[in-house]
Amino acid sequence: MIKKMDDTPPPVCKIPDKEKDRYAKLQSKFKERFGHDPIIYARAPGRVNLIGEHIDYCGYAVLPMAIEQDIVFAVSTNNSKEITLVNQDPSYKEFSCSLENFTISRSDPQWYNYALCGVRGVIEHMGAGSVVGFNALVDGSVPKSAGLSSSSALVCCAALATAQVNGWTLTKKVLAEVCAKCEHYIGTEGGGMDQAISFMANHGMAKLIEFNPLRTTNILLPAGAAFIITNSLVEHNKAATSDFNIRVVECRLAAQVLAKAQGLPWRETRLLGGVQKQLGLNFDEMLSLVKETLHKEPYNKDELCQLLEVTPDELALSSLSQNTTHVTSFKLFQRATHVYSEASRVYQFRTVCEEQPTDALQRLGHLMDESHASCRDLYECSHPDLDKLVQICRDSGALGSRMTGAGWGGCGVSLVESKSIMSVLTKVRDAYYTPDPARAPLTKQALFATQPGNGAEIYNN
Ligand code: ADP
Ligand code: NG1
Ligand code: MG
Repeated sequence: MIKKMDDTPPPVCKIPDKEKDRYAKLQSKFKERFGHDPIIYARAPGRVNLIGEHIDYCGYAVLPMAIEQDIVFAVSTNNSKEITLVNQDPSYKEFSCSLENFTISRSDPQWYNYALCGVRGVIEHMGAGSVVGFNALVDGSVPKSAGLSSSSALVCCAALATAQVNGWTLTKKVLAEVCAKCEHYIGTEGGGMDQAISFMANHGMAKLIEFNPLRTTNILLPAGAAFIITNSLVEHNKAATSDFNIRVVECRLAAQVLAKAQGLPWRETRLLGGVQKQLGLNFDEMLSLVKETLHKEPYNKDELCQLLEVTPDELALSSLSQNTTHVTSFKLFQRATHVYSEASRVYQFRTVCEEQPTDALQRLGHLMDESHASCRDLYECSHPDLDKLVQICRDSGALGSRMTGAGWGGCGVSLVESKSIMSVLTKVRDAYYTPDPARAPLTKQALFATQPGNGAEIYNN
């Protein structure tokens, strides 16, 4: 039987010619700091999610592609059973600890804690008693806290480096599952999209990623489709705030209230996707059920306790997470409506890509616009600057535009015709970046066209 690509380990290859300068600089910096050459490089890319926002942790399929921006570890082993992490960017402080005994802080998400998540994930997966120590010089090009998944690129890269120096061969799929789980150690309760695409991406392809079990399908975008990324330059650190986990909890509560109303075992229900599966209804029927069952006014804890017939302490245990116990108001109708409609849009997007009707690009653009409106109005995870930027993109000729990633700032992604990339980029530059002295110098990193890139790799020269 032919092995599916996802069931093979990340490839070990030579540094591509166009990347040689970057890696030569890394090598020389590494030698300056550690006194010898790195033995390998590990790289893991960030991603842009084309559609399917805030639904992976509800059990629903998403449709991202990898970007060329990545996190790279230049690595050598040591004899001390310690990990030493040095970052090319001096604003990230150097860090060392024993690999035999270390903690990951949830309350203070320092950069190295993301790396330690990946390290711990792989060690735990292997059940390893003894681990090889290593030194790593870290170089990142994914804009941070901008919805392009710099955090997961860091987690995945650290996991891959750990596996490689220990001689543990893990498939892309296993690494993706391990990393989705272990990024929770930083405190955010995300789904598995970012880690899956970081390992399983294929050059030139977007991916439909489905969960439980994890599986991917290549999606060939219609000819003439291109994507541009626009960073609003509003940063949002997901682990340093509870915004992200509040949405996870609101979805869980919506699932539990719907399940209880339908006579399903609500305590075992955690995902809106799980409710749909148990009821065997389609998306429109789920949206009607949400309308009939949930009200638009926010729920408070008293009402939730009454509905679920639990005490406040039981509610905290069954439904809340560590950094959301303080929350007093929960919008269940709006969040559930977003999730079921967005999940439906992902499949509509895939169908358009498969069937390629003559107006395919317009249809994809329309789905992206709808997705943005839902994120902004129902999920409330956009930001005024990002809304403005998304509109500028449309006014500049994009066929559709939306926020991407967790939001509350960060990037937008726009669908444009390949032939109008330059004209859209110029118009967006002139409208959003150039007039603002804080934004203007950052235009080059903030505004760019992107192609679907490769997944994580090891370079051995
Ligand atoms: P994103 O949307 O980029 O995933 P997160 O808030 O989830 O945003 O993660 C951002 C965090 O990831 C940063 O605050 C930092 O700790 C870490 N990070 C991102 N890029 C780098 C890098 N190049 N080097 C070190 N840490 C990084
Ligand atoms: P970003 O913006 O990259 O931190 C997060 C989650 C994803 C997904 C998106 C929203 C993590 C690691 N990532 O991404 O799983 O839920 O938000 O669609 O938690
Ligand atoms: Mg992240």
